[in-house]
Amino acid sequence: MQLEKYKIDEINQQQLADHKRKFEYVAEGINNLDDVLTKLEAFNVAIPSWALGTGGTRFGRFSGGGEPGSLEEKIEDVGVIQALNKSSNSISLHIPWDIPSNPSAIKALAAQVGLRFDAVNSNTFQNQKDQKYSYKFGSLHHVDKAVRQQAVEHNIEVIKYGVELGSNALSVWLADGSNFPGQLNFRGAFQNTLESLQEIYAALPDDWKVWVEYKPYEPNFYSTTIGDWGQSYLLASKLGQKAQTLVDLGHHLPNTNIEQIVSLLLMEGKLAGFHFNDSKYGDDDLTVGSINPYQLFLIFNELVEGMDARGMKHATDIGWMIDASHNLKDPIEDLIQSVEAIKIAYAQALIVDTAKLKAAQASNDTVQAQEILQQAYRTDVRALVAESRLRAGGALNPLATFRALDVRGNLIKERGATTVATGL
Ligand code: RM4
Ligand code: MN
Ligand code: MN
Repeated sequence: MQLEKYKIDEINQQQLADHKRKFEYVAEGINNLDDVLTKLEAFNVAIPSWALGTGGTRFGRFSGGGEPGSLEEKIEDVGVIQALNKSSNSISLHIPWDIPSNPSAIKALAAQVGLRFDAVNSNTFQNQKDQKYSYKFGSLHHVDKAVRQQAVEHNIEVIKYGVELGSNALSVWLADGSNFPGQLNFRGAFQNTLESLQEIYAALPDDWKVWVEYKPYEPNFYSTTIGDWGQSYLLASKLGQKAQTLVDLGHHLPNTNIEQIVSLLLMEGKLAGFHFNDSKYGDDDLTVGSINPYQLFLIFNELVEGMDARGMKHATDIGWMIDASHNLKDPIEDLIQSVEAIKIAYAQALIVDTAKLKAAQASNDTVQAQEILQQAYRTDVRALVAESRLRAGGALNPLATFRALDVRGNLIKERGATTVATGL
């Protein structure tokens, strides 16, 4: 289904007076208002094709109604999100979970709802149908050259799909690692990974990047071959300019200072982008901002400061993407919440008084530095985000509008109701 703009406008109309009051109140205290609104309007976050259905856990999956059954339907769902929030103008595919059988038709369909294709993701963490060699003991790091070769070829095939879709980045996440001490020679595994990535790197078109994602554990629990940002950075450095590190917020051990990692990667020109999510314990893949919104703000604060220091364009010089899984919530509602949380954190970072913060840092005024950051964080910027969305032609309140228009109800009518989950 496609959302008609006049319906969104009608609902906006009902909320306009209330919005205006809130907007004027917050706008008054902001010096760089036009700049903030323009930047917010330009800022988009890619939606992963795998987040539009119910994820589930290894203990079971409880699917919801009206879930998309095909790539075409997933594109439709991202189109709905984009129509509402005007901040989700691209989709990221995981191959072979979503194989575009006719890439040019898929590209055209996406364009119809205002979407383009973001990074393409390879998958060598599962065996695929008719695959010759098993990934049980890893893929790009495997001790057997033939297995590595198969995984390299898969990645090159993913690049080819990406080229046809108009994407310009390959995102690589490996499940490679070991479960037991002694299982693996760490240097051997790293060298094999590097060599495999070099072959993939050689197949990248000129204007492409490869994003190397890290993760400290799971599905392997003793070691992962690209376990942290240092290991990813080492690979990216050895590979060359087209390789950078991808930061997935859930891929850190508890209490890791992610904002510091981000700051240094950015300084080195090695920050590829983000997989946004939130977590309490590990790779929980929860709604962005649902557990630790302050950390998200601190990350954006480093991003804005670091990108400005390098003269980078906020909206396009870094890859912004959500990587989430939905077990309980309506996936579309959750994604709307996630994008909103990202934009709120971004808006708060944009209103930090940078000059004052620098002065506080230079005079070791710790108290003042904290005050400055928290002044921005505790400002209710939601009306700024809403105003930028209104100017872009979206909904003042995407979530409320999604519900008011009963989008899910309509999708259930079109695609069918809940299927009975099988589980333990
Ligand atoms: C991994 C990692 C990857 C994602 C898979 C599905 O934990 O976050 O980015 O593609 O999950
Ligand atoms: Mn990820
Ligand atoms: Mn993950």
